[in-house]
Formats: sequence, structure tokens, C-alpha cells
Amino acid sequence: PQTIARLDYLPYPYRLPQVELTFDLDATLTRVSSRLHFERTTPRNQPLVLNGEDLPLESIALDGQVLRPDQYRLDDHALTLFPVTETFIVEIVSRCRPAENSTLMGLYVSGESLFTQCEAEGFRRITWFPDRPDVMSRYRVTLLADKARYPFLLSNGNRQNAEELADGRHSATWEDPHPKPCYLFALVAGHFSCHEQTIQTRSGRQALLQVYSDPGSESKTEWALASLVHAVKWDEQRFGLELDLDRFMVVAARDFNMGAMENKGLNIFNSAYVLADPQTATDVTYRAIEAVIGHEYFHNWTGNRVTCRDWFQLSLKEGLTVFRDQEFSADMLAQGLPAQEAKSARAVKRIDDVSTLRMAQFPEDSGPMAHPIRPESYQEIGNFYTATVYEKGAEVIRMQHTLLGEAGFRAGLDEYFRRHDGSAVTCDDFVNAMESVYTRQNPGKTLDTFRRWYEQAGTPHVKVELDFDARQQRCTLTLSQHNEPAGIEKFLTPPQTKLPLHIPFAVGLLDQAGRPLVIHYQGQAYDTLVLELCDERQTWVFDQIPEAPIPSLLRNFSAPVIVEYAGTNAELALLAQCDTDPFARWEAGQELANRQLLALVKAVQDGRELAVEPDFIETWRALLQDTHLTPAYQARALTLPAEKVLLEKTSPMDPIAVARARAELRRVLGLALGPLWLAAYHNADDHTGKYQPDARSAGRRALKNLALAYLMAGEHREAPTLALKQYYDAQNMTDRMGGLSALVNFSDTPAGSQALSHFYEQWQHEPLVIDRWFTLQATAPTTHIDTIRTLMQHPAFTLRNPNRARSLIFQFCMNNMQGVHTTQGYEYWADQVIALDRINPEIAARLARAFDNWTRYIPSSRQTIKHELERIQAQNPLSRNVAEIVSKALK
Ligand code: B3K
Ligand code: ZN
Repeated sequence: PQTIARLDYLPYPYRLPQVELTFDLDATLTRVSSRLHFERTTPRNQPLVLNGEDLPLESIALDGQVLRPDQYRLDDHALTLFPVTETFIVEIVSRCRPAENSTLMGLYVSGESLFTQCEAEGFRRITWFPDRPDVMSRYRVTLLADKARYPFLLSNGNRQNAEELADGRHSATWEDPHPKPCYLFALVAGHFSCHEQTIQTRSGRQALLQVYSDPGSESKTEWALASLVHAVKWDEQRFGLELDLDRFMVVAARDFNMGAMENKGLNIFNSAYVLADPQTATDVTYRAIEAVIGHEYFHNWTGNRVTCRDWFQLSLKEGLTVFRDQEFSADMLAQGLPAQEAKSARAVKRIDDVSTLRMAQFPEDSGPMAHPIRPESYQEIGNFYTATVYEKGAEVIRMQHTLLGEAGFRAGLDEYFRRHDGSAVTCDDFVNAMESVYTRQNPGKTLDTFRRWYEQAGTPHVKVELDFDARQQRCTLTLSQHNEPAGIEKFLTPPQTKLPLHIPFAVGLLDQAGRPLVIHYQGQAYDTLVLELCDERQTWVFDQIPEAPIPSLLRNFSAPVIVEYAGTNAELALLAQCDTDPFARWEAGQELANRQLLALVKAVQDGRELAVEPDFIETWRALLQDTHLTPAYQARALTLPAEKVLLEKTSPMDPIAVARARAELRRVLGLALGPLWLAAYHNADDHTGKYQPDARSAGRRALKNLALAYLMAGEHREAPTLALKQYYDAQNMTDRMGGLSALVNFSDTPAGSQALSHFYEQWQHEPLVIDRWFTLQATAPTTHIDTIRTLMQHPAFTLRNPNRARSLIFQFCMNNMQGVHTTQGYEYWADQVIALDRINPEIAARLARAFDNWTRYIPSSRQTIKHELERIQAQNPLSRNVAEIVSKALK
């Protein structure tokens, strides 16, 4: 397979200002006619290369002259013409078969409707075209179809006209005034219901916002539409960015490879991120819908108005847009709350985002797929929509925000748009715009060292040493950074030496009673000071420190690094109870839990008795009794680190021992703090009835459901009754799932299976709810591989719907350590990768990554996984997507 390298970029030798497309739509056979207006940008003639996959040609014409086969070249995936004038028009007619397209890339069928997905390289499955993001064009699109089957015909931009045609057919023509790369093209045809609202934008323009979904589901689109309105307003207020369209559409599709797609003016969404009502969606779903609606909307500026020059620059739009959606969610959570509670709500969001980073990105950065946020090479770009490009990319943007401050960051973003609006640019262009502000703020300083975040993979370690001189009342803080080779860097000869990064490292100091100490630095007083670590090792000296301080490190997680500091448990316990930075406070509790859990893992491995430190239980007790904390924050503070986070800290990785250690600690905490959990459960119970997804109400439910889980884990006498009652009496899906998961996860009783059957009966006609039903069973620790194989035979199961495949297969393989880490489990996993690869390579490649860091596992797992990877690799045919993953894993 061919490897594409970032440094091999060459500009396309043509401009393509105008594109006209006509679609004669039909699920079985669609005919696409294109009319492409090319302009050469180089002095001499150049071959014109167009991309295409599975697109039988009907005809090609150059400036009106039909070409004979000897006048062009047709290779596997390329069509080459040899034009001899500077400007010319190419007309192509080709065919595609949407109903046969199970990859969900290009034009495909979902339900009864037709949808497109073009990013990254799906447009080449629709029509022959320069399928690369640096070719930007104005599109005029005509859709023709049977009116009864496809009453709605949608594409990007504004609808110019609609016509009734003979034989029950109709047509619609759309024109998008904004030049765009073809990956932002979209069309939708089918039968929908629509929920809409007109808004006035900042400059006084009217814009129509619409959410389309399957007929009958319009009552479930209220939250999505409200979120869209909030997103439009928020981007105006926070970043001064206004909607540039008269009409902005969101369409829900049942079959979708990922969350959603930001096609210009016509976002297409996985229905899981559109549909919600209190009966079917949980609090987490409500928040996720808001985040994804925001994310896709924010792409309208960061991604669409300014787009990527090539796919190596993906983080230019994704990292930035994830940062924006994280801030949007945080602002929405905090909205309307008093200052202290708002601070806590924002911290909760930060905690959730950092947990995601640790669960998904840290393992990636320590495995064979490790890559910088701007990769250097790829075989299949579809494999690089990763946690690194997205989540670490967002952290890299956030660090620039931290270094520049809110106003500075805003000035940098304004400068970025001033320079690049309407063009396809690189990550360097973004940093350059930010640097123009940074250098103004810090004369003589640059972001040269910072740019290395775009070049180096791996999670840096920052070691902290603290020295206190009581006589001089002086505290000396030394930070040193260590960057290990990651991923393919390990195989480079000579090995790539890693350079120091520019790391904003926020610190605070506490006295021995846990009160904040003021940090005096360069004539200013700080509660939190952001240190800029740019060298391998740097030292800072703080005077006027009256007593030995306790450091509060990496406040608000100011950089995506791993901190090494040999603080005592007592120091951590104090931080966990007193730190004024709510993130660092949570982190201290997590670090204590990590230490306790790792001790338990060791005991499991040595076959010793599992003993929990009384002090640890006391810290959890104090957190549970702290009435100043919001329930949402308490729920995070009292949750043990995820198995995946812990697994990363074991060497070799021993998943079963990790799962057992965590389960045991939860049992002990449930038992020891039983009465407190019970009180928390009842306190958090909201009797007001009416469901609201706001931060406060959701926080109460989160704490209540956590308390229930601990009560079940601790085998509290009342727990099963509470869980059953909560399940059957629930007024909303959050409570219902809380009750049901408590029953299913902690016991293997008839009451649990009865509730599961009841749940299925009740919700069998709601696909998104049935996904939850599969997920719950897939992840229950008691679920055996046989149960999974049985569930695959369930009439509601299908491999073809990505949400369904994810709900059962992915959930089992990625989130059920006790179940999957067996010989049979690994075999099942490989079987599913192979089966999915025949249907949908993009999805199969995601699953193929489940154990890509197999070399770090204990020997018994290692052997079996390797064998299964080899079995996958031996398949013929094997998609380029899966082949890349497997070959990197086996390297
Ligand atoms: N930009 C899309 C990604 C689609 C890629 C599919 N291979 C979703 C998003 O990040 O908004
Ligand atoms: Zn995105």
C-alpha cells in the first residue's frame, strides 16, 4: 500500500471556480452529470488528473468535444485528460449505485432516503473530480427524482427553483454562494419531517434554521434545534462569528459512520446526536447533542470558511473546533448559575474532557498508531480521525488560549480570519496568526518551541521538584520534561531525538492547613501562576512563602502531560479536600485512588488479600460529606479512575487484574460508606417531576445514580429494591438507565433479566434506545462471550447499522475487560473485524484498533492477540483501512 507523506504536498495545477452537477437520483442506479470549469494555474500544459472510485463512465467531453477512449487515460482510481488550453470545460457523465454502497461513504441509502458523506475522500465515489480540499469551487446542483419516494431534495446553499416534471418526478436546483472544497458537498433526498425556526443574526439578517428527521420524530428534535440557536448566538458573542447563510439545515440519518458532518449549510448527523426527549435520551445524550450540534455549526467558520490545504492539516479544523465546542458546552452548563456554582460546572466539563483524553488519547499516544496532531504520513486518511487529531489537537489550541489569554486568543483568531478567510491553509498559518499576538504581548519571544507540539507524538512527562528554605522563606520549583519516542518514532534510524516542548504549567501553593498561599512573582501576586516551561529543565523561585507549601500542580490541566511528583498521600488528601482549583482538587483525589488501585492490582497479581487503606476511605467519606460541593462535581470526585486510565499505568498491562481491583475498591467503598450513600441517594432525588437537562438537575441525577451503584457494589440490603423501584417508576431515561444498569451490572439475578426483557418490550421500536439495551449487556461484567454471540443472533441486531454494531461489538471489545480478555474474546474480536471489513472498512478499522497496543499486555494475552492480528492480516481482500492498522500493530 502507498504511503502519503506530508512533505510531498504539491499544489493542484488548476483552479476550478465553478462546478455544475446534475443528479438523476435513484437508489439502484444514479446518474451524475458534471460540468467543470477549469483554469490552469501554471505556465505550461499539465495533465488533468481526476479521482474516482466505482464510477463507470458514460461519457467525457472537453469543451463540448466528446473524447474517444484513446484521448484520455483511465487507471484504477484516476482519470487523466490532456487539455491544451488555459481554460476549458470538462463534462462527465458517470453512474453509481447507492443501494449497494454499504461503506456509507459517497452516496448511500439509509432507511428510505439518500444521503452523502464526502469527508475525507468520499466525493470520488460520487463523480470524477479533483478530490482534495485545496480545490475550492462554487456549486450549482440540480437534483431530479421520483416525487413520491423523495419529496425533499436538499443540497448546499440556497434553493433556486423547484419544478414538477413528467412521470411523477420533480427537481430542485441549489446554489451555494460560498466556494468550498468537495468534501463539504452534500445532498439528501427522501421523506422527512422538519422542525424550524427563523432567527435574526447579529447584523440583522434573517436566517432559517431547520432540523430534518424521519417522519414522526419531529417531537424529538426540539433540543437539537434549541442547541443550534444557542450555538449561533454563542459564536457571535464569544468569537464575533456570524452565520453567513440564509438557511442552515441539519438532517438526521440512522446509518452514519461517525457523529456528524459539517457540510456547508447542510449538516448531516447520526440520528443519535439529534433525537432526544426525556423518555428516550439520558442527560449525557442531551449534552452530547448540544456539543455535536455546536461542533458542526462552529465548523462553518473553523473548517469551512477557512479550510485545510491537505489532510495532514486536519487538526487545523478539528482541534480548533473541538476546543470551541468544549468552551460552548462549558458556557452552556455554567449559564445562569451563581459564580461559585458556575466555576464548578465549568470544572465538571473540564474533568469530563480530560477523562476522555486519558481514556482515548493517552493509549493512542503510547501505541503503534501514535502520531503528532499533524501526522507526517498515512496510508488511509480515514484512519486519522483520531483522538490525537481531535482531543489532543484541542488541548494544543487550549494551551495557546492559556498562553495568550481570552482577549489575546480572540485577537489571534481575528487575525487568522483576516489573513485566511476563503482559503485552504495549514496548521502553521494558524500558529503564525497566534504568534503575531504572542510576540506583541511578549516582545522578543516566539512560538517556535510551541510549534513542536505539531511535530512530536507521545505524551510528555513533567517531573516536579519542590524545595523550601524556611530561613529565607523561599520556595524553589524545578520542572523538567521528558519526551520518549512514540509510535513509529521508535523504529526510525537513527532514532528521532525529541526536543523540549513549550508547556504552560499552571501552579498554585497551599499552606499546611490547605489555605491558598499568594505567589509573588516578578512584582505581581498570583493565586495561580502559569509557568512557561520551554527548556528541558527550568527553575522558578518564589519568595515570601511563610511555611513549607503544598503544590497544586497543572491546574485546570493546563497541558496534556503526565505529572510526576512524589507528594505524600497526606498532601494529596489535603488537596482533594481544600484546593481552590476544582480541577486540581479532583485530580488529587484521582491520584490517591490510582495509588490505592495500583496497590490492589499488585495484590491481585500476587494472590494476596485485597486490603484498602483506611485513609483512602476517609478521603472519600470527606468528599461525600462536603456540602459545599455541587452534586455534579461530587459525582466526578467520587468516581474511581476508569479501568482504561488505570490500565495505562500498569506494566505489563493486566486488564483482568485492573478490573478486579477496581471492582473490589468500589465494593469496599460501597460497604464502608453505606449509610452516607443511602443519604446521598435520597437527598439527590428530585421530586419535582418535570425533567430538565440543565447542569443542576443532571448533576443530582448523576450523584443519585452513582450512589445507587455504590450501594449495589457494597451489597447494601436496600439496594436491589431501590434499583428496581427506580427502574420501574422512572420518569425519564436517565433514571431508568440508572436503575437498570445497577441491576444488570452488579448482580446476575432474575430481577435483572426480567427488567431487561421489560425494557426491550417497551422500547423495541426506538432504535436509539435499543442501542442502549445492547450496550448495557455488552459491558456488564458478568456478560460472557456466549451471551454476546447469542445477542448477535437477536432479530434486532445487524452489522450494517454502525450504531448497532458499536452498541454490541465495540462496547464488548473495548469496554468489557473481564469479558473480552480471553482467548475466545480475542477470537470473537478478530471475527468481527473480518466480517465488518466486507461491509464498512472505516468502521472495521476502528474495531481493529481495540488491542493495537498488544505488545504491552501480559504474555498470555500477547500471544493470542498477535495470532488474531495475523489472521486478520492474512485475509484477502483486506481493506486499505484495516491493512494499515494491522500492519502498524504487527510492526
Ligand atoms: N468532519 C467530520 C469527520 C468526518 C470524517 C469521516 N471519515 C466530523 C467532524 O469532526 O465534525
Ligand atoms: Zn469536526
